[in-house]
Amino acid sequence: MVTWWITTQNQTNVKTANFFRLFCFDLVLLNTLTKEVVKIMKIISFKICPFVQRVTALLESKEIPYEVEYISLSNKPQWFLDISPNGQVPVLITDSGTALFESDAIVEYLDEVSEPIEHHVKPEQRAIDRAWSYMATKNYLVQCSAMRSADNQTLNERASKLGKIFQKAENALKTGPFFKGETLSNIDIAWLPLLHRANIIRSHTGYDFLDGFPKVQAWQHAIMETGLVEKSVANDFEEAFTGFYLSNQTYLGNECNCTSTLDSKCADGSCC
Ligand SMILES: N[C@@H](CCC(=O)N[C@@H](CS)C(=O)NCC(=O)O)C(=O)O
Repeated sequence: MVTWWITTQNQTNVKTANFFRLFCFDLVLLNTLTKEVVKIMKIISFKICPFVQRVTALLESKEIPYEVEYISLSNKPQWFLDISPNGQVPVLITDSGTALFESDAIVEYLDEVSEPIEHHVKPEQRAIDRAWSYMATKNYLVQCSAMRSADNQTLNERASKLGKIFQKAENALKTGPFFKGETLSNIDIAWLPLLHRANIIRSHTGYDFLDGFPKVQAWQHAIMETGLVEKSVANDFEEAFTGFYLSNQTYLGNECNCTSTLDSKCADGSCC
């Protein structure tokens, strides 16, 4: 009986030891795999930068996971200057650790390493789409400077420059809801920061960069409905954005041109 008990115990101990050995091995394996999986892309960002938002909107539309690290542009950290030849955001650090700069190059890289959001685009059409995208990105800073205008005349001059590209989009837009029709494309992603910012300015001040462009307004609405706008920025984006562009240093921050009766904030005067 005693011999049987000792034998059984030994067998149980061996089984238990084997079980723990396998368990520990699995844990090590899982840990290694998890470390591989959590190696995701990182975007070096400045909260209200439209070039960054174009990249994060693309990542969101492709459902690619990424991390964001914010930096101060008035006091750029040395590690950032070391990896960013132009000293600008966005920088994308790939999952293998390479730093990429210039938003156009980053967007093109993302399209090469992941599924495009629109399939079967022929090279000629892709070139046309890129040209429409560049039209938007070349005007991000025009919109930024318009929003920072200190007086009405400067705002009008800068807004009319922006109006020229909205007119081109107005002429090119067909039945919508998106630029090329039913499907979201890279063109929509490139214009998203311009349309998002115009929407915030309109809702806070009543001033509409898209006034007189009904098709662009409908397009803006469709893009706002996608949910990509909120996903592509920080939770406190609007606060940071209005703090900068609607401060008491800007015409838009000081003067409320409440023309829209649809805007409840403007209707009750609380935006002014
Ligand atoms: N051509 C660049 C423009 C990026 C850009 O202008 N980023 C601004 C913030 S929105 C920046 O980093 N400014 C800091 C600086 O120029 O020193 C791109 O497309 O990535």
